[in-house]
Amino acid sequence: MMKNVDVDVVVVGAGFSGLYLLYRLREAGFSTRVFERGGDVGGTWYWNRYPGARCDVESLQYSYSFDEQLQQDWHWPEKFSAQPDILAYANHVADRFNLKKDIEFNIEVKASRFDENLKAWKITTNTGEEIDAQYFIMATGCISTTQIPNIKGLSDYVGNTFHTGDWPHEEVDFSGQSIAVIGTGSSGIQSIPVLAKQAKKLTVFQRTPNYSIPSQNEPMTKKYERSWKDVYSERRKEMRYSAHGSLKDLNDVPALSVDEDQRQELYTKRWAIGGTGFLGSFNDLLTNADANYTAAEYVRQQIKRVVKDKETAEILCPRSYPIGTKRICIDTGYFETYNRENVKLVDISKKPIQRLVADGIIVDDQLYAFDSIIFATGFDAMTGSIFNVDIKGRGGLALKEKWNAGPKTYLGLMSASFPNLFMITGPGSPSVKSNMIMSIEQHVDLVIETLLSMRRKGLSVVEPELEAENKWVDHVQEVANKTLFPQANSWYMGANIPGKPRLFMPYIGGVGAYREICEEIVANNYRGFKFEKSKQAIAAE
Ligand code: N01
Repeated sequence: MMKNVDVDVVVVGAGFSGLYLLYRLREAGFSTRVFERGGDVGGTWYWNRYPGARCDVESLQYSYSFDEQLQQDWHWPEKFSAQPDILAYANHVADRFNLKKDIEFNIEVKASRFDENLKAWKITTNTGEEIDAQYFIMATGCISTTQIPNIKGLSDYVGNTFHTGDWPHEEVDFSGQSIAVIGTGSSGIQSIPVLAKQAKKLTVFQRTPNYSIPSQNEPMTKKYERSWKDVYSERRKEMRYSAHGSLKDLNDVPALSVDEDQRQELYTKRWAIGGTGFLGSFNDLLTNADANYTAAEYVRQQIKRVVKDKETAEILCPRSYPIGTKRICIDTGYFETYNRENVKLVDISKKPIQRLVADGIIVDDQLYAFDSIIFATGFDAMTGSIFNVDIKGRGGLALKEKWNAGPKTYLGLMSASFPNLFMITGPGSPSVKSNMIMSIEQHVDLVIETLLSMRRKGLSVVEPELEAENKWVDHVQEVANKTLFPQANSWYMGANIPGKPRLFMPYIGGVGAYREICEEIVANNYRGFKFEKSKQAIAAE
């Protein structure tokens, strides 16, 4: 440890990033304190306990790859695991590697300031403690800051309110209740079928319909599990250099290069397999509007086939943006739910919610009365959780001020004027456009490799060069602009938060391509980063 600081590293967050960071930092001999605002480990899977919550990446892939024995030992009960199983896994990892003893729960980091004399971070928590740390690492997740829209009369409503991303830890019993769900993103689409079975009456308020593909989830079979575990390390290698950090079967031909019958046949096959692989039906679905239309139209036909009431089916059909440009949803019986007697859909695309009153929700001057309202209204993604800490870099520059026109990072990992501050899967890295756990491992490994290299060379400060950062920021946009993604009002674009700058935040160039860029930068003496020597190293010269 450097003598002038209390600890080598402070980490914020004990989700999948924080846990792996702690494991690696400890192994590398860096003293570390981890602060977690929740009462236990798991991050997003600790908070998102809503009924129906599960991961839409296959569990054999959405899991750590750093320890062969761990991945061999752990058994996933289903192909796509439910939230309780993923949380149990996070706890298993924490216990297996004895991580909890170094995590301080129920503590929030409120502020951090880079001290130019100390060349280290001064970090303040909500308990009033101030800690000096050489390195400060934000492992706060990309989709962690819940968003309840500022609807008029919100505080007038006297019934129960819930947000899917901040769900109570005790079981909520909706039986006999009339309930509302506002929002039809992944969280709404996963919870609605389960809630409909519990509640007496469920009303869904939909502003924008979503494309959703059936997960075709099933219990894990021994055969399928073995097919992965027998070759796990080879599969993981492949995943690390793949487009999305997971193994999907991409049909590498353009959609319009085959005839209509062949296209339909393939979509039907992929629909039956289920999951996000549907978007891999052809290689140009996210870059060619005409190709995209064919896939979008297929989904619309499926919705009309499943939903019996014609008017409801029409309202559920997405038309205002290309398929895949808002995060594709994966469901279990979502569209079928609208055939239930106790489920009603209210289209608020043209006539938005006017206000909340004591009894419920008013739309088009009509009162809909509810015992409970569930907000499935999403998150201030990518930047929200970073801005929750008041971060000030060189010269007292606030990160929020530097990023007021959008996040500016080098590789989504660091930002100029904020030395020794790392962001795990920050904006400008593949992050949410990838299998998060694989991207987390890559970023954590990169940080550890950097800190070890600095320790060997007697360096104590690292910061990106502004020019390299600017080029990266431009590159991220340039790659996004070659796709259809900017056409949607998505949270990828910051469009769900009033006043948030509109630009595509994740890096869409591919997980493998991104990894190769990082490797090339490291091999070229950390091109685009600048370093300073520690006082001890200077004194020793
Ligand atoms: O949030 P969302 P989410 N009035 O932002 C609506 C991940 N995730 O929590 O589209 C009325 O997608 C809003 O309408 P619109 C995944 O990456 C993963 O569902 O803005 N409605 C939309 O329908 C996902 O993408 C899993 O017009 C309002 C909804 O609320 C991300 O988390 C599971 C409104 C918000 O949808 C976020 O998903 C769950 C208003 N004022 C989540 N404001 C997995 O399977 C917003 N809405 C791994």
